[in-house]
This record gives sequence, C-alpha cells and structure tokens, in this order.
Amino acid sequence: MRFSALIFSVFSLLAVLFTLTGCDEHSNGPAAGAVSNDSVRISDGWVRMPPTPGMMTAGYFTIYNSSQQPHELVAVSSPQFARVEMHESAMSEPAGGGMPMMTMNRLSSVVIPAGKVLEFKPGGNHLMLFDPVKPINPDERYDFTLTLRGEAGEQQLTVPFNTRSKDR
Ligand SMILES: [Cu+2]
Repeated sequence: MRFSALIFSVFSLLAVLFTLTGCDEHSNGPAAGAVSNDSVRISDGWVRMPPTPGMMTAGYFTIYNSSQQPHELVAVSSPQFARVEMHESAMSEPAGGGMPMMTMNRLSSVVIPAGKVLEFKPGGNHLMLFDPVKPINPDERYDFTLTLRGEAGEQQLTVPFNTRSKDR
C-alpha cells in the first residue's frame, strides 16, 4: 500500500516534469530562464521592445504555484528599471457615455492559488516598466526579482527575462 503510493507520487512528479519540459519546446527565439523553489516556478519572462528604446514598456511571465498553499506576489523589481509596477488591464465605461476604453489599474499584490498557474500576458496583468536605466537592448537579459509571501514567510526569486518585439 505504502509502496504503491510512492510509485504513484513518482509518476506524478515525472508527469509534471514532462509537461513543463513540453511547454518550453513551444517557445520562439532564445529561451527565457526559469527558476523555481519548493513552492513556485517562474518561467517564460519577456520584456516588450518599445518603439523607442528609452521608453517605458511592459513585461510578462508565467508563475506556477506547485505548493498546497496560496502564495501572494507582493513586489517586483529590476536593477535595469527605475520603477516596476504590477498592473491589470480593464475596460471602463466613460461616465458621460461613449466608447468603453482600455484602462490600467495598479495592483498592490496578486494571489496565486495553490496548484494554479497565473500568467502575466498582453491584454491582462502585466508589469509596467518605467525608466530603463539604459536603452532597451534586444540582446540583453533583464533580471527581475519577485517577492512572494506564503505560509513560510517571504521569499525572493530572481529570473532573467529576454526581449520580444511583438506578441507571439
Ligand atoms: Cu500598465
């Protein structure tokens, strides 16, 4: 009984590893780095090339909470940008009528439920990247440090993002 439970958990682990590897094979261009610890995995990070290299732009990534507890993303920073904010995109109806408009709201934190994947992606949640310290270079990697709060307290993970000129 105990032995078969162990076999089952080894198979689930292999299935998870296989699935994650499979996802990476769909990436275009140079693969972005992925980092993980006991509870979360951050992957597929990228910075959008702005029309002018010194402009503000947006960043995207995927975060997987592999633990049994919710985790909360409470801060994101990068030495390559003066300021990084988490934003959500939303449609708002102008008070006086007229066309609905796409607006952005700043998020102070985002919860990733246990066992769930949360994507920061174009049209949805995104990182707003203000004031790059140097013009954005398509060949450079951009390091982002994510601060997560979970049952065991706060932890930080640093993951390299690559750049892309458009949505894939
Ligand atoms: Cu924004």
